[in-house]
Order: sequence, then C-alpha cells, then structure tokens
Amino acid sequence: MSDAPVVRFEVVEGIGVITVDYPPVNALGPGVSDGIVAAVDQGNADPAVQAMVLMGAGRTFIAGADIRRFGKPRPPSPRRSYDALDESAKPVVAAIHGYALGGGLENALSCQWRIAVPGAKVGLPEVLIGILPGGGGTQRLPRLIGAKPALEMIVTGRHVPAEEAKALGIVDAIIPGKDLRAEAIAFAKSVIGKPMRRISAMPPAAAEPGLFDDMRKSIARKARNQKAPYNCIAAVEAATRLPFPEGLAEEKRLFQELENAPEAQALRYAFFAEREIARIPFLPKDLALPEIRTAAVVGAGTMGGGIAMSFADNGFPVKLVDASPEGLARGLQRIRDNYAVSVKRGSITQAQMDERLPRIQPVERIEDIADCDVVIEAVFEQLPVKQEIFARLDAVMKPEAILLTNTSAIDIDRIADATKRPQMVAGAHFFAPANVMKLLEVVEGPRTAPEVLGATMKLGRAIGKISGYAGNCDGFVANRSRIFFTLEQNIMVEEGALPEQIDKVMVDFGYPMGPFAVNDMSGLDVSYFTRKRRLAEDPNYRTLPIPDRLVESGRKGQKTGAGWYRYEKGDRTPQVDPEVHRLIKEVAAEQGIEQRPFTDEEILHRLLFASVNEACKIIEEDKALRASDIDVMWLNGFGFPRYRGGLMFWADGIGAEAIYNQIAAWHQRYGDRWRPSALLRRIAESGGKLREAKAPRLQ
Ligand code: 3H9
Repeated sequence: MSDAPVVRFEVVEGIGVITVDYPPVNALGPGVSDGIVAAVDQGNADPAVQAMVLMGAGRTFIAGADIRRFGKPRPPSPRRSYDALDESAKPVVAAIHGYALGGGLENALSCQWRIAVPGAKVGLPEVLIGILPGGGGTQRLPRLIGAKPALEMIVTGRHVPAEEAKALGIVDAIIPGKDLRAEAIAFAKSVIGKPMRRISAMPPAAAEPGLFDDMRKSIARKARNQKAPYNCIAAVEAATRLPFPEGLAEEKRLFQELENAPEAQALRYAFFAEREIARIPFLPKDLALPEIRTAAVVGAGTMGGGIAMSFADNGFPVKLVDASPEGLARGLQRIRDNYAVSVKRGSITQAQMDERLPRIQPVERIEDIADCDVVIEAVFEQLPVKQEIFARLDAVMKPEAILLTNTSAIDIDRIADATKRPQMVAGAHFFAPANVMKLLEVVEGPRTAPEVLGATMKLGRAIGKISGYAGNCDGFVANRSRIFFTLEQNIMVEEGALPEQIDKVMVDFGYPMGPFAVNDMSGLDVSYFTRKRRLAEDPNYRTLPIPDRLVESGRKGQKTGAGWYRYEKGDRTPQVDPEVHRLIKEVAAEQGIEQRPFTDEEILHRLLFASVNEACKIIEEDKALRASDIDVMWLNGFGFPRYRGGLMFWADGIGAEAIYNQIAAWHQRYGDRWRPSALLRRIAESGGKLREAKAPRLQ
C-alpha cells in the first residue's frame, strides 16, 4: 500500500481542486470521506480559493462506498463528506468521468454543480447489493429531477449515460473531457458569484398520485422475497413528504434495516464472486495473450446465431458460415428477427440494430474465415460432425487462430484430436439464448495452451460475458452440477410429488419459473434422445419412464401444446393437466413405486442438496476452481435467485454438517446416486464453509 494521500488538495488559479486517488475505482475507502471533508474545509478557509472542483484520479470519478466495508464495524465519522460539500460556503463542481455511482453520485449531488464527459455514467445501484442509497441520494435525487425518474433510477439501479443525465437535469453540462482538470477549473471559474444551489434547501419533491403503489405493484413478482427494493420506494416516498433533515433520518433508518440482512450479504458475496471468477491463479501473471480482433462462428443455428450476435453487440466483426446456403439464410433471418424484436421492446434502438447487423458477415465457404483470430464451432452435438469441422478448420485457419467448440458435453480432447494443433483448442460453452445469457464456461482441455485459456477468458469478458473456468469432464461444471437436480426432480414425481408442487416450491424459492415449466419451454424431446443414447452406451443408466412416456405420447412441451402441462392455443401459461396425473400414477404402478406425499422442504432439499454434493465432487476433482465460481454459474446460467447468493452460499445457511448428514441418510436409503462427496464430509467435520471450498490445484 502506498503512503500517498487518498485525497489531494491544490489551488490552481483561485480554484481548489480536490482529487480522490484511491485505485482501482476511487471507492469511498478508509480516509476518502474524511479527506474530502478536510479538503472542503481547507478550500473554505483559504481566501485565495473562490470555488472548488471535486474529481477522481485515474479511470473514474467515484464508484461508491467501499463495498468490502459493509457488514463490518466502521469507525463513526464526525462529519460526512455529503454534509461538508452541501454546507460549503463556496461552490463545488463535481467533474465526472468514468462512473459516479452510489456514494459517488451522492457526493456529486451534494455539490452545487455537476459536469460530465461524454460516455460517463451515473447511477444509484445500491439496490443491486441489497441496500439503498444512504448518502442522501434518496432525498436529493427526487428533489433535483422529480420523484418519478428518481424512483425508477433508484429501484432499478441502472447506470444512466451522461447525455441522458443531462436531459434529466442530473448533470448541468457535458464537457469535451480532453483535459478534464483544465475544463473543470474553467467551469468552476464561470460559476463564481452565481447564486448557490443547494438541493437540500429545495422543498419535498412532488409526486403524482399512485406513483409509489404502482411501483410496488410493478415489481411485486421480480422483487418477491426481497426488502431492498421496497425500502428504496419508501425512502423516495419520504422525499415527497418530509423536510430534508427528517427525510435523511428516514433514509438512515431504512438503510440500517438492510445493511446486515441476509439479502445484502448474499448480494455482496455475488458481487465479489463475479469478479473472483475471472482469476485463474495458475496462469502466469505476465502471460502474453494473443489479441483477438476478428471472429468467426461455424453453424448458423439458434446457438451459432446468438454467439454471432454477442460479438456484433460488443463491436466485433464476425463471419458466419453454415453447411448449407439455406441454413445460413435461415440463421441470418433469425438474427434479423431477434434484433427487430429487441427494437420493438425498446431494449435497443433502431440505430443500434443498424450498427450491429452489418458486423455479422455471412460467408459461404469455410476458407472465407481463414484469417479470423478466433473461430467458434456451434454445430450439431455429435463427435464425428465436430471432428470433421475441426479437421477442416485445422487445414484452413491461420496457424495462430484459436479454435473453440461450443459443445456442452463432448470431451474437448477428442475434438482436439482432429487437429494438428490441440494446444489451440478449448471449449467455449455458451448458454441459450447465447446473446442474452451472461455465462460463458471456458473449458480447458488437457493440451490447451495457457495463452489460449487466458485469451478465451478475456474474449468472454470483451463480448459481455462472465467467463468461468471449467475442467474437461462430462457436462463440464455448470450442467454437471445440475444433473442430479434434474434427476431428483423426475424421481420425486415417480414417488408422488406432482410437477406443479415442485414448480411452486422452486418459484416460491425465487426461480423465475419452475423446472417442469422450463422443460416444457425447452422441449422434452432433446433430453429424451439424450437418455436413449446414454442407455445404449450404459445398460445401468437410470432411465426416466414418465418423461419418456410423455414424449412417446406426443407431449413434447409448449411446441406441441402439451408436456408436463397443457397449453391453450397462443398462450404459454402452464395449465395443470389431470391426464398427466393419470399417466404418472400409471407409470408408478407399473414400476411398483409406492407414491407418498412430499413436504415443500423435502422437495427443495432433495433438488439442491443433490447439486451441492455434485458441486463438491467437481471441486475435489479439480474441475471447478472455487465453490464461488459454481455460485456465479448458477446465478448467471440457471436463474438461481441472486439474493440467495448462489447454490453453495445458500447451502452454508443450512450448514455443511446438516447437509452431509441428510445426504448420508439418503445414501443409505436410495443408493449410490447419493454417495456423499469426501470434500463435503471434510467441510462438515471441520465446521468450515462450503462457499470457501477450493480445488486442490489452488491450495
Ligand atoms: C454505496 O455507495 C452506498 C452509499 O449509498 C453510501 C451509504 C452510506 N467497493 O467491476 P470491476 C473493485 S454502495 C469496493 O472489475 P469494471 C472490484 O471489486 C456502492 N470495491 O471493473 C474490482 O476489484 P478487483 C455503490 C469495488 O470496470 C475493481 O474495483 N456502488 C467497488 O468492470 C474493478 O471493478 C456500486 O455498487 C466498490 N464500490 O466496473 C458500484 N467497485 O480488481 C460497484 C468496484 O480486486 N461497482 N470495486 O477484482 C461496479 O459496478 C463496477 O465495479 C464499476 C467498474 C462499474 C464501477
């Protein structure tokens, strides 16, 4: 740690310049707030100073309070920087570049003026870590821009671009930003002598009737089981009723209810886990990674198209090639349709679509992609097909090109066998729909070069994904950790739980949809054929007679109007179907399985404990690096409720010992599929935390 002050103060041409310098993102860490207070006092005491500037050194303004310090005792501050800035007798101009988030924007709102460079972002994202803006943001922002837009910003936590912030009135001016300090000083000189504009002196914000109740209603489904979004609403509501000091007191009270709640702990954990997953400690720090500028995708199906869109959405030119001209044309049409739907929904603009679509260049022959830096194969999931593609890629691609496969289960090494450069081959497992889902598993084959692994992780980030390491094993990390969830889901139905009961338990737990409704949406036939294939390979494979029977009777899910549920024409709402109940009973009787009632708790535990056990096996086999990586995968690949932190974080709430004991009992009762993991046993015996488990290769 350097001894340099985290806040500097200097006087330039009559302007006091306060610079926060606390890398990497100028969070309000130890000494920062106090440093701002001291600098403001110094500026006010110095007769040579007529106005001040508050700015950040390095890549950003201030990214907010230091999240690492939440939930821990903090020494009380005699005076908060927000108050010092607000009370300053001389005007202070906040000069924003990079991000002004949370406490960063709240400091800026406590200044008299705000200017920003193009591309800067402002926001109050506290709700995303389970708290609310506690530095006066819930009271100042509604007063400044009105209750409605402030409420929307605070409840969604979204980042607002500088130009929109100017239109909303958060920012007074956009400056070119070529020389931030000089431009900020010039702006500060221009406001000397103008009337002071303290937001705290403004009356409570006006709100149209019903605003807050409408907001509560509109978030009811998404925010179920959570408190922070509702406290955010209550705090903004206070800004429309109470004078500023009382509003601040109410904000503080509502903040304190949240800071140490399980929801905030889980969301903070998820924030840091999503940063930790990017690190692969066994890659040398000084590894030179090949630059990736151009990409190609082989296979213009749904997956390939989604992958191509991820590149185009993030500024990469990408070539798309398919085995047939018809397949290519269909794929392109699907991409166009997807973009058009996004424009219609308002998630992108027409201009963005017009910019992105031409980045995807259809080409007819595999030779046409030879000069690309990376190619991702996304063709049919069969080894001979993939091997044929890789042999052709090996023949045409430039020697330094990285060859990636989007397989979800096939051994990477057997695909690499088809090439003379197995060190250039790795897995890049996207989740459907690939342009939407954030997760990317980067699979290291036994011969993958470290540079290729590192470059693929980096590429994932560049195309907006959260990249996570996975070792080469059946199902890799994410799907493998969920296999036993799916198995238990089906076995419990054989034993007497109904699909709608299981779905309700999981929706109440926080999933957006229950697992059977998801199966109906994806189609039941894909896993049907996988089961048939597995059974042919392994006569002991545990078949699932009920979904088999559904598919064989034509119930393939939503697309056939019936699966685990029934669907009315043109409506995707699952309807409970007595015919399915009859079929379940019939199969259970045929199989001699006794049916019994299940409690909701047993359902939840059977599904998730099965996955916890498998997750421990994946870690002890060195296939996943950390338990927290698996949590990130469940959050971003499977819709696990974020405010529960992830599978292993949730499991710690129950305790490794209790989970181990239950699994050991089920092992006795049900046999080998519940064989407890040795790692789970060790954690249970030592009283440790599941979420801190690490692969042997990291120890
Ligand atoms: C708050 O302000 C409460 C107030 O109302 C006051 C209440 C009294 N603290 O994400 P990156 C680290 S709550 C500590 O990879 P990017 C991060 O861990 C706060 N550390 O970069 C990482 O460290 P490492 C409200 C933080 O460019 C490094 O910085 N603010 C914080 O992709 C780089 O981060 C927020 O919620 C922090 N606040 O994205 C903003 N922020 O290198 C949270 C970052 O060791 N931050 N770090 O892994 C973000 O959203 C993104 O980090 C940001 C940059 C958009 C700023």
